[in-house]
Amino acid sequence: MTQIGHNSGTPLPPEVARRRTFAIISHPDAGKTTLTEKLLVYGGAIQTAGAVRARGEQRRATSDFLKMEQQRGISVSASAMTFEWGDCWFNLLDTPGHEDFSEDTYRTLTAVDAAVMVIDAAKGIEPQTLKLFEVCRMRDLPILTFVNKMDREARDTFEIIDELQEKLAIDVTPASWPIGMGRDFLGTYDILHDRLGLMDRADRNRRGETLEMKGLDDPRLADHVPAGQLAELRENVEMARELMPALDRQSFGEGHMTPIWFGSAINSFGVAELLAGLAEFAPQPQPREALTGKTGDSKRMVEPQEKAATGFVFKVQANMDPKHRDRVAFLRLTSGRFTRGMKMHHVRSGKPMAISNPVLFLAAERELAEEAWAGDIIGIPNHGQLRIGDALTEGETLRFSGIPSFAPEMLQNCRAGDPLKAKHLDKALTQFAEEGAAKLFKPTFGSGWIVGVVGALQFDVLASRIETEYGLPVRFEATQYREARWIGGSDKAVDAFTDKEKGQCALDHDGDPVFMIRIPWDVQRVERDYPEVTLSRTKEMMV
Ligand SMILES: Nc1nc2c(ncn2[C@@H]2O[C@H](COP(=O)(O)OP(=O)(O)OP(=O)(O)O)[C@@H](O)[C@H]2O)c(=O)[nH]1
Ligand SMILES: [Mg+2]
Repeated sequence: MTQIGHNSGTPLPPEVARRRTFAIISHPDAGKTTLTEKLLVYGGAIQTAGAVRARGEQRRATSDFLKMEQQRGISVSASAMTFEWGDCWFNLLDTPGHEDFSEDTYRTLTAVDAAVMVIDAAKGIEPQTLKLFEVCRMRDLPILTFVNKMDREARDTFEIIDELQEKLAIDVTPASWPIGMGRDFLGTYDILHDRLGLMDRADRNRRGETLEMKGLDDPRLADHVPAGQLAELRENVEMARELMPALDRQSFGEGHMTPIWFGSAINSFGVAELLAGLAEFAPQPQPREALTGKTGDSKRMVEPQEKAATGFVFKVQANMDPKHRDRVAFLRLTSGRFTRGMKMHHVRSGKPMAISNPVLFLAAERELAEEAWAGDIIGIPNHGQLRIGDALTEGETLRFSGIPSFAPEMLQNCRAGDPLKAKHLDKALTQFAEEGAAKLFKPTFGSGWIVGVVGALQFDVLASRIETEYGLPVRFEATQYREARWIGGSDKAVDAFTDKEKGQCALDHDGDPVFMIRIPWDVQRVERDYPEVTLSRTKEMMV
């Protein structure tokens, strides 16, 4: 296997070299979850693909496990899945497309080495695709593009590619070329390997036929493709080869070029080609920058081939599986080999932590992970010790930076439908705050909580989850506050400030002081009257 990316020095152990860890991103509804489901079928992780909107006894999509996801047919939370295919071991993260959940998606992108960008063939680049692409670019993530829904009326192929090149300022190189579209969509021609792929319309779960060809002049093509479509295919591919750059691994590895595949996820078509593309081109586990030492003022690259295991938590999810009722921290292993039962050093608390029941997310089942390697995503059930941004090592003091936490843009009061259950509500809300699903503020005066989120749909998710997971109906109500900012400065200055401004101060769920803003003028007033404190929109989610 060829190596791309920035690994330096010693070669990777074979187990690490065969890891591929990627996220699937796009605007809502482009087909990420459907594609995930089909990838799992190919990987043998599940037998039949579930439907995103399942009726009756139909199987549901594996990665949409929350009740609200299943009811509305949208993903609201990123989920991880592991499977093997060919020589490779894949860790896949399905992300939500809706912008209200983008904080979760952005954090997920810190844990992967590549992204698959799904484009709806009829819609092209949509706003959320563009935003997510920008995040990938900031992190120099290599991107593979999958143009989905070719079984529907699609845009012209050249037009789609032009739009990608223009709007994303990225070179596009066709890995496959579609033959027809909509009702006339026959399949694709694999430009990289000279193969003809034919879609099976009779059975959505069956993989179509793939035939080896001796190039586009192979006379056998005419046995499968009608003359008109064949002439068009030849002409188009010739033109594409002339106009578009050939695949350049280095440029792809640096995020400047994206290979593009065409298919129809729901018809299981083009999925195998994409998977082969991931195996062939997606990078092996990449190094991560970390801050070291007690003060964190020096930096070093943590390389995947280092002997000692290290990793960071990029997501926490409570009550994932009603059968388990626990909290799972998603850990990306950044180096070394991890084995079950290992005692790790929890950097934030400075305490040892025995990881006795780590899990691999093998489709619908959780399985105990006996071992895991750099690149893997494992789940660590815990009782709240592990938070987003936490680092685990074999003793070294280090932390991984760049895990974002967004300032909430909407604030509401949260009340239990039954006032006697207020204690339970405390517990539920704290839990979700620690998951990163919401920000939580306890005002100095008055009772109750103020909940902050980035997007309005997050309130719906919270209400639905508090009800399903805690049996507690809740109400969200308007507050007088519009924003919350974290208060910075010397301890003395912060204490003096919070004392004077009690009426507008609160503590977040970590106990850090925040200033609650009622009108924009509040900020100017604080800046004028309290030059020794700062008001900040973000809080780093690291130890
Ligand atoms: N015609 C057609 N429909 C598809 C195809 N792939 C997915 N769909 C449908 O498109 C809809 C959205 O699919 P999802 O897989 O839920 O999309 P998603 O990107 O995961 O959506 P979010 O997670 O909410 O952002 C569903 O109704 C799918 O059945 C395809 O290849 N062809
Ligand atoms: Mg989805």
